Formats: sequence, C-alpha cells, structure tokens
Amino acid sequence: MTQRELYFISGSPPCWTVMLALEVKGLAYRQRRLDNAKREQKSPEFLKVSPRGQVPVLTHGDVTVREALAILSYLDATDLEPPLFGKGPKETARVWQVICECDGNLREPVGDISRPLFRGKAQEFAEPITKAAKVVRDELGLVETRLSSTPWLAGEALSAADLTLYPVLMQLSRAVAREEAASLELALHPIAEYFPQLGAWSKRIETLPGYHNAYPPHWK
Ligand SMILES: N[C@@H](CCC(=O)N[C@@H](CS)C(=O)NCC(=O)O)C(=O)O
Repeated sequence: MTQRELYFISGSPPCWTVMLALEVKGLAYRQRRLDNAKREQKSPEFLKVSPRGQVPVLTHGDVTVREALAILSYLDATDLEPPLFGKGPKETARVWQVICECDGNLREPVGDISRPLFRGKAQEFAEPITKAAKVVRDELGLVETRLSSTPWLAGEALSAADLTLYPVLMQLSRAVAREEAASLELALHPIAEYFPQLGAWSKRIETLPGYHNAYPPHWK
C-alpha cells in the first residue's frame, strides 16, 4: 500500500482540516510535523515539496498535493466514503457555499482577533480586534441559524464544510478564552454560550472517530 505523508504545523487550521478528513475516512498516514518556531517549513528540503514553504502538504506515492481543499478533494477521489463534497448537486453546492463563506467572511477576521491575542497584544490592537469581533459575531449568527435546522453545515451528513469551519472556530475559541481578552468584552467567550447550536455542533465533531488523533499536538 502506498504510504500517505502529511506535512503539518500544529494548530494550523487548514492542517487540522486535512487531519480530520483523513481520520473520518479512516485512512492511514504518517504525520510529518514541522516546527514553526524553527521555521522548518522554509528549509531548502521542504521548499522542494512546497515552494511557498506552507502547509498542509500531502504526499502519496508520486503525488504531492498542497492546499487543504485540494487535499480533501484528492482524498474523495481516491477513497470516496464518506463523501466530503456532498451526494448530488444540491448538497455539493451547499458544501461549497459554506466553505466559500467561511474562507471569505470568517478566516480573516478570526485571524485579526487571534493573532494579537496569541501574541499578548490585546490592548495595543483593541480597536481592530473589537471591529473584527463584530464581523465574526454577525457571521456566526448566520451559521447558528443554519445549524438550527440541520445537524451539519451542509445538511444531514458531515462534509468538508464542517471540517473547514471547525478548526477556524477552535482558533477563535482559544484566542478569546485568554485572560487579556476579557476586558475587551468581545461577547464571544465561551462561544457555546452565545451560539448554542454551534456549541452542540462542535460537540458532534468532537465525538467523530479519530478526533483525538487529529487534535493539535501542542494543545494536548
Ligand atoms: N490556503 C492554504 C493556506 C496555507 C497556509 O496559510 N498555511 C500556513 C499555516 S495555517 C503556513 O504554512 N504558514 C507558514 C508560513 O507561511 O511560513 C490552505 O488552505 O492549505
């Protein structure tokens, strides 16, 4: 059997998305963790695999795939069950819609909140953090409404949409839980208190088989 290898940085949302997908599909793979503090992703050796020095990267025999969504679609093509991009046009469209909404509307403001908070710069960046929090709250409100009618973001089945949003939400959740965030009153912590459907959905993800294998090692 051809070995799969996944290059990743612990805690990186797109890497976590791919790891969850591998676990959900029950696919064996070797974890190749790169140390961001040592900038291992910019080593000459790794730049041959990923010219931008970015993760995730999946290698599988003579195939190398970069970009989380491209990797998910590769995994669906080699091992369909369970399908991550829907069964039929309506579900497929919904999966992509949610992914595009997450990438277009949430990823950046979540980064604007989490980067300064992780670096202990809450006060210095109080204004942009507060602004980004408003955008995030509005967007999560829309997700909350969606989850009041279906268990998963694209309908009745888990999909790439769920695996894309979950790590982004966890990044946010860790950031806003920091002590320095309290004085900013972002109305995002704990997320499940403000968005109960999202809280219940997170719990569903957390009971998926293999969830713990995909959990960022430096958070354990
Ligand atoms: N669009 C890419 C994003 C890749 C990306 O931004 N990776 C970050 C980790 S979240 C990275 O490799 N950062 C290290 C660096 O740029 O040096 C994907 O979804 O795979």
